[in-house]
Amino acid sequence: MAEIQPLNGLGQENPHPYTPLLADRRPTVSSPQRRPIQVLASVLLAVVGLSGLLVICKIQSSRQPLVLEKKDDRPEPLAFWPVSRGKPEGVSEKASLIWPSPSFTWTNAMLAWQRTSYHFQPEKNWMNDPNGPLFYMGWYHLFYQYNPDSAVWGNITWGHAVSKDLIHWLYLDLAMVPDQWYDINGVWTGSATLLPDGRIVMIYTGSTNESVQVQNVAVPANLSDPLLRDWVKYEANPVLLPPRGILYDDFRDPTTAWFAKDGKAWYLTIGSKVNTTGIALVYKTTDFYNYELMEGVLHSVPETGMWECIDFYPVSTTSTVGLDTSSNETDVKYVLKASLDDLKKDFYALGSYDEANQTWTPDDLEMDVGIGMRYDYGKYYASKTFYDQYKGRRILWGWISETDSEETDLEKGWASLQTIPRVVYLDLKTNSNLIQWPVEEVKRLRRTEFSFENITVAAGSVLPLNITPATQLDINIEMEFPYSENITEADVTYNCTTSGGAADRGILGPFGLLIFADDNLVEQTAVFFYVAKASTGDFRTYFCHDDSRSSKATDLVGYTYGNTVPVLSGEKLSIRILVDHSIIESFAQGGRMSITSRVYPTEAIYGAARVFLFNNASVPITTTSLNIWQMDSAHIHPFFS
Ligand code: DQQ
Repeated sequence: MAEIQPLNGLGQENPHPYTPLLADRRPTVSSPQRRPIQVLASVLLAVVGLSGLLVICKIQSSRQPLVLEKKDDRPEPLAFWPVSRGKPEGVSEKASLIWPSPSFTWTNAMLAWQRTSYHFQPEKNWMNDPNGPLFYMGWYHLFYQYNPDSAVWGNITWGHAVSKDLIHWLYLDLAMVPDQWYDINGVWTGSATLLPDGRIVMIYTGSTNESVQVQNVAVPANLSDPLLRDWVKYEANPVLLPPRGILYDDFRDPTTAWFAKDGKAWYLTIGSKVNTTGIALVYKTTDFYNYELMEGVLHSVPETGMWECIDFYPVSTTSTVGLDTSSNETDVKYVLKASLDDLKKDFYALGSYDEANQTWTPDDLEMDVGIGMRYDYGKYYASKTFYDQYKGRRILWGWISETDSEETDLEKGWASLQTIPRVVYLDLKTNSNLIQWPVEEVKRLRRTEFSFENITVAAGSVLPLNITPATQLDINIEMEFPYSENITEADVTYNCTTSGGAADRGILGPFGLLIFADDNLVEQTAVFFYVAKASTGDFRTYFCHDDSRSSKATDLVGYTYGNTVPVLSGEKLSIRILVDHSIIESFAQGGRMSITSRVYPTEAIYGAARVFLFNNASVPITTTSLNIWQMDSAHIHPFFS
């Protein structure tokens, strides 16, 4: 029997040519991949090198200043790492944390490949948060934070695009530009409220001529235009200034308003903080021009810092249909989501809403906002939902930023994507988490299907799947849970981020898929499970992405992301993966958990990108179904009237 080596193809020639698995053909059981001792030595060296690098990155991360409260108070940038332009403005750090920043020569072909084919992105330049999504007169509208002048954050305006199906999009003219004293430093994030009489109110944050964060109102100029092309800012803006006790730049991102049960007023919430406590302020209004600050806060969590882009909505506890934000249903839980400025991560929690006291209470204090569940454990931020009254569902958008350097973004001329819109509802099996699932419309892009059945992946092996091209895919895989009665305890201290990623050799993991892998496995992005078993017999299943070997480029930093995902008794392990050039969006266990990666391979691109199954556990893993569709490109282009 061949000795099993860790799956880590860093910098090696592939010593074992393989026979790719053909679709619709039942494969034979694979034999473990054998690698020579010298290869193992170089692998170990590479692992040591990588770990060193990781340690450096971690040291630098821990030295990162937590909150940059005001431009004036900003600490001097530390000499050993570059600060990108957007960070002090609340936008994710994108530059490499390695210093001196290594350079890499990106070719035009490499950069061109990174542009996605069925995710929403503007024609060019910078985009961040999704804003004011809504469905109106047959059209889905997406507004977004946009810099019309450059591929880095700044001069923030509202871009605008419309779609009939959430997949194909038409770019429209800018909806709002920073042209008033109250938003001259940026037309920042906001939300739409559809009134029962058919009117639409957009409330957004403006950064004033003195960089004070205020709230403003805008309405469509012409409600009979289904494309809502022109927007009029209210003449008496701003409608809200930061209240007493709140810093001038800690007051932003109003939510969609919800109607009071007595039908007499609207409420909305706005993110803020007091010292290091993140808070959700509540305002009451009857006309959207005059507001009353409610006593207390909707909710607060100490040590979570500034809450940006709050979202607040009901989910049914009896059905997976979506609910209007103003729903009067009684069998509901309320979702409170905050985007944590300090961490640049979106956290949510489930709880109950007390309208009389304008408070929200989490079901589980240990899973409160900012300390419990996240929408997505990868690159993902500033999300927002809306109720799609046309199809009776709630849809979630999220901003996916870059993980390359700002210099490279300028070179390629664009930065950031939106996720595939996801339907969101309560997981009626667990009752304790949400389900997120790509909208059904995305299936319309499926083309050639490849089906593989009952593949057994031997311990310590990789199996190529014969799919070319493999740059636009929808992958659905189900695997048997690796119970292994002979194993009494396995890796109880496992952690996606701090353990060895996909190159680890464990007992019940890691195993899964390698995306954007070249033939020699030098470049690969792993999407995998890792199962831990306590001596009590309890299992804990981790779902992770390992980006650390996604590219040979030297000006990137790759991480391993992930967390535990609930797997109920009798369930198989399942993953759906949407692959679209530089983005990989994964959904484990039917959408109980998701992870998004941005990766920039240099060789595993175009026709050289391959997909492999891998298994670095010490037990074989069997797939029960594996279907992969090559995906068509969406039509995303300017609207010509
Ligand atoms: N982005 C907007 C802010 C928001 C931040 C500015 C979150 O309104 O707080 O572009 O990414």
